[in-house]
Amino acid sequence: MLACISKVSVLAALCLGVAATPVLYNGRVPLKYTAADLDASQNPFLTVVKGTENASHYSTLQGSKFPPTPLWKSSSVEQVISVSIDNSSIFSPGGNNPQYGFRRTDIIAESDGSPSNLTPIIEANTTVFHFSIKADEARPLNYKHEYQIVFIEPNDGTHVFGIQLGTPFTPDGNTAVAKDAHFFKVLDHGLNVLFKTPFTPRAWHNFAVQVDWEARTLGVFYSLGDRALSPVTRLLENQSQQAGDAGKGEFHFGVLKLPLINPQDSSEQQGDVVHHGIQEGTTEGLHYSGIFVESIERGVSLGYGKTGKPIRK
Ligand SMILES: *[C@@H]1O[C@H](CO)[C@@H](O)[C@H](O)[C@H]1NC(C)=O
Ligand SMILES: *[C@@H]1O[C@H](CO)[C@@H](O)[C@H](O)[C@H]1NC(C)=O
Ligand SMILES: *[C@@H]1O[C@H](CO)[C@@H](O)[C@H](O)[C@H]1NC(C)=O
Ligand SMILES: CC(=O)N[C@H]1CO[C@H](CO)[C@@H](O)[C@@H]1O
Repeated sequence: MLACISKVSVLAALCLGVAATPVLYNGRVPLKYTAADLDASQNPFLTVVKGTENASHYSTLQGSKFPPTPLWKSSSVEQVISVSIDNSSIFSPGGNNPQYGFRRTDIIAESDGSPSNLTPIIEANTTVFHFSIKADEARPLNYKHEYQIVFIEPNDGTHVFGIQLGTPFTPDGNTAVAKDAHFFKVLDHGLNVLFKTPFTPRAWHNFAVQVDWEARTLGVFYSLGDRALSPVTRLLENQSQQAGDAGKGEFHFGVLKLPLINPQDSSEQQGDVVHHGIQEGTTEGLHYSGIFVESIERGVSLGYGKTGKPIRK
């Protein structure tokens, strides 16, 4: 992975300095967005994937005192949204079959009250998914576990790309913490690690993932703190993603914590991570800001009003 990073840094970020590229979805939370809006799944967020409490129990809008990522401050006034899980964060899809293996709070991008209205807008031609993540030091993660924190999920339950933290779940009962557990890992559809970088505290980690929905390729941009984004991968094939609409899906961010294997469970139960396994029930969270999706029509937004070239072959 590191070789891949140094290879692209020479090509990095030729700033074109042209007008902003069209924003197709804006999830940078306006200051006027309230806890009641979250509870009611008002645009831009569908907040139903959570435990039994109201959405605003799990997600906190931070108002004007907590600075979001600085990258977009010239174009957008936004507030940080802090997403957490606790032991009540057991999602029951359709009100039944509770997911006892997971603890999760997912926020899903929507338009006009539904993610499916948004999919054809943000998942056509080539689009770029922007998001910034900061550690919630008061509510730390447990790196023995795997976390899936940002992903696009088609109906088949796979992920077009995903951001992972922690130790990947293994059904073999290995409980050692992975060496790179504290790294963000950007995964492709086939779960290959495209890019990784340490999740250091007290700084925003800014990501942008470029998805070509026709050619099924990915490219990753990243920056730490107040630096502008730059490309950190080449253009990469993502051919195991299904072609056409079957390969498109909802854009999620939040905290989804997988279980550890429970030695008391049968081997069948141990393979069913959604419904079985060990969870400590702790309260854990992440801060998010800078969430939006843009077209690449006039380049990729790098921050501070600058635009760079999309990642090409
Ligand atoms: C959720 O919010 C509604 C409306 O504000 C309130 O009536 C209800 O008591 C809340 N439920 C919980 C579990 O806090
Ligand atoms: C967490 O929730 C599960 C499922 O409802 C329950 O079995 C367990 O006792 C709870 N753990 C704690 C620490 O409260
Ligand atoms: C995709 O690109 C084509 C050709 O440039 C354009 O006509 C079309 O409007 C684009 N679709 C979206 C959803 O941006
Ligand atoms: C990085 C990369 O090329 N990832 C995968 C994308 O899809 C193809 C086909 O499924 C894989 O072979 C690649 O490894």
